[in-house]
Parts: sequence; C-alpha cells; structure tokens
Amino acid sequence: MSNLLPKVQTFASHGAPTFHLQQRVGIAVLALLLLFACIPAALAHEFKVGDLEIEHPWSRATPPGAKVAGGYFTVVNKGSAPDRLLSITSDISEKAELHAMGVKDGVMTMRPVEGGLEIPAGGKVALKPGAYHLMFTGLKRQPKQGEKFPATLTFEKAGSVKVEFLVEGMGETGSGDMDMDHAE
Ligand SMILES: [Cu+2]
Repeated sequence: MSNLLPKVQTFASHGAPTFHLQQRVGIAVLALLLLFACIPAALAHEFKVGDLEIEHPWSRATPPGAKVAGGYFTVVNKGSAPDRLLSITSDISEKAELHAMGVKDGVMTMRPVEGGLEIPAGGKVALKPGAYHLMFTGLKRQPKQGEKFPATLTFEKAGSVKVEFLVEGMGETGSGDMDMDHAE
C-alpha cells in the first residue's frame, strides 16, 4: 500500500489518456462496491418507521380453500418511549388480527390482543408461530410461496408503515409452532 501513491502520481503525470483509464476503472470498482453493498440490505428485508424497525415480515403458503394465514415479524424499538402496534391491513384478507397464545383449561388457545401490542422502549417483540402472531382472516386468495404481499402496520406513536410479507413454504413452522385450528 505504501508504494501505491508514488505510482499513481507517475501515471497521472503521463497525461490525460491514463487519467481517463484510471477514472473508468475507478467507476467500475465503485459500481461493484455499490452492488455488493446493496445485497445484504435486500436480504435483510426490514422496514423502518420513526424509532421502530420491522424485521423480516413473513407468512406461509396455505392449502387451497384456507381462510386464514399467519403473519410474523420482529419489531425493534430504538426509542426511549414505548409504542404500540394497533392495527394491520392488507389486500390479501378481509381482516388482520393480533393474536396471543395462551393455555386455558390445559388447552392451547389463541385470543385477540385487546388494545394493541406494546413494544417496550429500547426493547423488541417477536411475532412468531406459537407466540404473538398476526392472523390474516378471510383470505381473498392463497398466498403463494416465494411471493411478497404488501400490508400496512399502524403504531400509536410512530404511525403507519407499509411492509411486505415474504411467503415461506407451507411446511415452514418456526420453533414451538402449534398445529392450531384457526377457524373462527
Ligand atoms: Cu391466530
């Protein structure tokens, strides 16, 4: 690295054609760097609104005729005040509900979360199979593996943000998943 600078100066002193070549190589290198810089961002698949980061929203392909699909993601709150996930809308279903899992009389059940889901200041909440999750109810069509469908999440303080749910395979369960009957 230490002998690079004198060489560059030598080339530059040869005049314009060399300079143009160096400039072109420089642009090509820059383009490559930009390309590689963009790839991790695309894979990360995350969205931001205010102090909140929504990481990797995903759903699951459903069998023909299914009326519900799950929705999962992690919300990270980088702010110093708690926020609250209030509602979700998507064109893929009539409604989307926030559900919590719990045990009632020894049976795992799910119930709607009343009053929204708190995202603690400086904390995070993971929506995943077997825990808090979204339920897209009244599906208008079946989500297909590999596609992304848009949805809007609305938070009490941060406001609304458009996200995209990546549809994973039907067998994608995540840890602790329960084979629940989601019928209403
Ligand atoms: Cu549910």
